[in-house]
Amino acid sequence: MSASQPQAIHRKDYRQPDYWIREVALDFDLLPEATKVTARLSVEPNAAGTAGAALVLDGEDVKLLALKLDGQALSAADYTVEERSLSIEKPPATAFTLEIVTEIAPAKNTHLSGLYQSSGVYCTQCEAQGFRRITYFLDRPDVMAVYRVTVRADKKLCPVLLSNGNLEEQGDLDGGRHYAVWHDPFPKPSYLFALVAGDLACNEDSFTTQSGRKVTLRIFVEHGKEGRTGYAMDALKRSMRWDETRFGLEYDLDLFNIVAVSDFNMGAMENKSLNVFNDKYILADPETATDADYAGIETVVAHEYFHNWTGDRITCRDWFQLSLKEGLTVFRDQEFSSDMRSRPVKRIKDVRNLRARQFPEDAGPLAHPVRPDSYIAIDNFYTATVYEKGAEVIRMMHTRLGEAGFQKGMRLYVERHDGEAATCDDFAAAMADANNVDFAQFKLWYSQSGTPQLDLAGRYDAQVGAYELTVSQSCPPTPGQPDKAPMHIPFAIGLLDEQGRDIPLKLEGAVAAGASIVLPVTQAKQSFRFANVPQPKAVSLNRGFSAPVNVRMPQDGAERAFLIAHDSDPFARWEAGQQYATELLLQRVADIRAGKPADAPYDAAFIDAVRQILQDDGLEHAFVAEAIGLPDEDYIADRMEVVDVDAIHAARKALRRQIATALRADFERLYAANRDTGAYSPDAAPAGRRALKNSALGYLSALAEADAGLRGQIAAQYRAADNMTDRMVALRLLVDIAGPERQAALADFYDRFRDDALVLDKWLALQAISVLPDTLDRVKDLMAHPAFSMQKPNKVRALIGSFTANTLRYHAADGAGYAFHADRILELDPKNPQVAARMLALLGRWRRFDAGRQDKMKAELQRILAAPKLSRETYEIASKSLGS
Ligand code: B3K
Ligand code: ZN
Repeated sequence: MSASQPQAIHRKDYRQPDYWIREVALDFDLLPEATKVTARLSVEPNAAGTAGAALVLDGEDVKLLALKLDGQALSAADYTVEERSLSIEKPPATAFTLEIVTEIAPAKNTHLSGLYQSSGVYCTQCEAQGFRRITYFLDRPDVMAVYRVTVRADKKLCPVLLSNGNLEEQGDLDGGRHYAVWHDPFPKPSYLFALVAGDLACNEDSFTTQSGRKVTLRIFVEHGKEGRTGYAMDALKRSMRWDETRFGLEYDLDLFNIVAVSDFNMGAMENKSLNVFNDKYILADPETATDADYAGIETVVAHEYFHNWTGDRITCRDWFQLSLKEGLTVFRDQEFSSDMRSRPVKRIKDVRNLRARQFPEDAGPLAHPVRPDSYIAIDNFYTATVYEKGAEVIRMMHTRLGEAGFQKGMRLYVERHDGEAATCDDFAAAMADANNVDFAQFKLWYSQSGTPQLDLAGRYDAQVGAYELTVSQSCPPTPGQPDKAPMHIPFAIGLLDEQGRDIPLKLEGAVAAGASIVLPVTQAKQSFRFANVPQPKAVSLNRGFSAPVNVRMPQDGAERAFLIAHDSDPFARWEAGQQYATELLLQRVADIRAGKPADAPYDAAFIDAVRQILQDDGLEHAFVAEAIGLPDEDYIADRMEVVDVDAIHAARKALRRQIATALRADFERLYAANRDTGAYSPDAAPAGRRALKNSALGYLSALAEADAGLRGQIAAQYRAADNMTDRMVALRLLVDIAGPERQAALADFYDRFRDDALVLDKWLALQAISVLPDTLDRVKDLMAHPAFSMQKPNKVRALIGSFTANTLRYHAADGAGYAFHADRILELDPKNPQVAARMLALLGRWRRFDAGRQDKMKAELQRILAAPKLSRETYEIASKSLGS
C-alpha cells in the first residue's frame, strides 16, 4: 500500500482529546451556493491530555474565511489548513474562545453529508462525520457541547427554520430574510447536531408524558403530503408510551420534531429533538404504501425515537462503540414491534433478515466484530453486524437475565452513564453488576467475528431413561481472526414426546424459559444430560432463535415434519420447515448438477407438512404465510460450497410448482376466504390475512405461465385492488411472466402514480428484480427514464440496488451484470461515496462462485480500485473485498 492510500484507524489507539469544546454558538446565513457559518467554540484544555498540544480540528470541503482566538484575528503563521484539518499550533493553556467563519455550498453537496439541499429544503446529516463538512471542529462523539444555533434565511423560500432543542427567539431581518434561535440544553456530540430550513407543511399533535410534561409533536413534509403523516404520528405516540411502560424512559423536552426529506443516504437520523427522515419512512396511505411499508415506518419512527435515550442521552465514546447505541436500539425497536404485533412473526422476519444480510457479511471478506477493531471509513460500518448482530447480542443478555434482570441492568446503565459517552464494556458491566453475573466469556460476542456453528448429537439411554445432547461449537476463520475461543452461547431447546407435547426438562445451571431450557454452551465440546425423561420423538433446537448461530444436527424428514406439526415454539416450528425445505432443495441442486431433471417429484411428506399448516385453523394468518414460504435463493446459495444460481432457481421453481399443483384447492380456498379484508387498516391482523391471501396467490402464480385463467386472476387482483399491498403483490407476480398482462399492468401502474416519486421507486424496483432474461437491458433502459435519477439515493437503491439483489440475473455467466454494477459504482463514487461503497459490498462475495464468475467479479473490483481519486469509502470496500 502506498503512503497516499487511505489509512486505517484502530480501536486500541483511542485516547481522550487534548481539548474539550463545552459550548458552541453557531450562526448560519443560508444561501444555496455560499452559506456562511460562524462558529464560536468555548474550548478548554483537557487535564488528562497532552499539555501544550496543538489543537487539530477536523474539516472537509469547507472554505475558511476568518479565524479569531479570544477576539483576535489569527495570523497565517498561527495556524495550518490542510485538506482535512485546521491546526492551531500553540493554543492558550487555559480556556479560550475560537471563532471560525467558513463558507459552504449546500446546493452543490452531492455527498448528502453535512449541510445539503433536498428539493430546495436545507437539511443536515452529521453522523458519523458530516459536521466537519459544515465547520472545523473536534468532530468525535466524546466531545459533547451545549449548542445555541441561529439560522437566517429567505423568509419566502424558508418559512420553517429548525434546529435542536427549544426555540428561543425568532424575527424578521432586512431583505426579506428572517431568523430563529434554537438552544439545546443537553450536551451532545456534533454528530447529533441538525438544522432544517425550507417551505414545509406540518402535522402537529401532542403527547403527555407519564410525569405530566406536555410535548408538542410535529412532522414536517413537502406541501400536499401532510395527509400521509398520520400513521407515523401514531407510531411516534405509541413509541413514546411504550418506552415509558416497558423501559421507564420518558421524553425530556417540550418539543419533538420530525422532518421528512426525499434525498437521504439511509433510513433516518436521531438528531436530538429533530429527527430527519427519508420520506419513505414517514409517508403512508393505503393507496401508496404496502403493509410492509407501514411496518417499516412503525419500526424506524420508534427506532429513532428510542435513540433519545440510547444514543443521545448516552452516546458512544468512539465510533468503534457504534453497536452500543445501534445494537441496543435495534433490540428496543424489535421489542416494540413484537409488543405491537405478533411476536413470533416478528421474530421470524428478523431472523430471515439476519440470515439474508448479516450471516453472509460474517462469512465474507468484510466480516468484522460487533465492536470493530479498525476502520478506514466509519460510514462503512453501519452494517448488519453492528446493527442486527449487535441486537442479537443484547437479546442474548436479555435471555440470560430475564426481563426483570435486564431492566435492572438498564436502570444501572442509565444511572451510571446519563450525559456521558460510553463504551460497550460499560454497558456489559452495568448488566453484569446489576445482576451479579459474570460476562467475561460472553463478551467474546463483541470481539469475535464470524457466525458460530453448533454441531449436535443426541443419544437416548433407555436403560436409565436419560437423554444426552452433545454440543460442539466452532467458528470459521474471518479476516484477522484465524482462531476463535469458545463462546458463551445461550442455546434454547425442547424435547417433544410421542404426542408432540413438551417433556419437562431440568438442568442444573440452566435457565428454564417456559417449556424450553436454555443450555449454557460454553466449551468447545460438552454434553448435557437430562435424567428421568421418556425417549423424545423430536428435538426442537435454538428455540426463539436464542443465539445467532448455525446449527447442524442430523434430523430426518419425519422428525422435521413432526416438529412442523407439533412444536410449541413457533420459531422452531417455522425453522423445522425451513430446514426441511433447504435439505430438499440442496439435494435437488446436486441432482440437477448431476444431469437429473429439475422437476422430478419431491418428497411427498414435505408437501403433506405444508398441507397440514394450511389446514390448521388455529394458526395466525401471518404465521402461516411465513411457514409456507420457501427459503429464498440466497439462503440456499449460502449453504453451497460453490453457488450455482441457475440450478438453485430451477430447483426452487420446481418445488413451488409441485406444492401449487398438489395443494391448489387449499390455496384457492385460502385466497377466497381472505380476499376481502374490509376497509384497509395496516394493523397486524388484517395485514396477516393479506399476507396469507397473497402467498396463496404467489403459489398459484407458479402455475400461471401455462394457465391464462390464473394470469387473469392475478391481473384482476391488480386492477381491483383498493390498497397498495394487494396491487404490488399482483404486479410483482406479473413482472415474472412475459406477456400482455405484464405490459398492461406496468403501464397502468406508471400512469396511476407518475407524479409520486416514492411509488415509482416500487415500479423501478419490481422491473429490476424480474426473473425474465432481458432484465438487465430493461434496467439499462430505465436509467434514461424520467422516473430515475443517479443523484437520488432512493432511485439508485430502487433500480440499481434491486438489480444487484436479483441473484439469477445479476450473476449471469457472461459477467454483464457485474460490469454494469461496477460502471454504476464508478459513476456514483465521486458524487456520493457513502451510497457507492454500500452498494459495492456484493461483489465481495466472489469466492462463493465458480472460477469463471470469480474472475469476472475480481476483474470488476480491480477496475474499481484502479480508478483515479477513488473515495476512502469505496477504496475500503473494494480492497477488503479482494482480500488485499
Ligand atoms: N444513526 C443513523 C445512521 C447514521 C448513518 C451514517 N452513515 C440512523 C440510525 O441508526 O438510527
Ligand atoms: Zn440507530
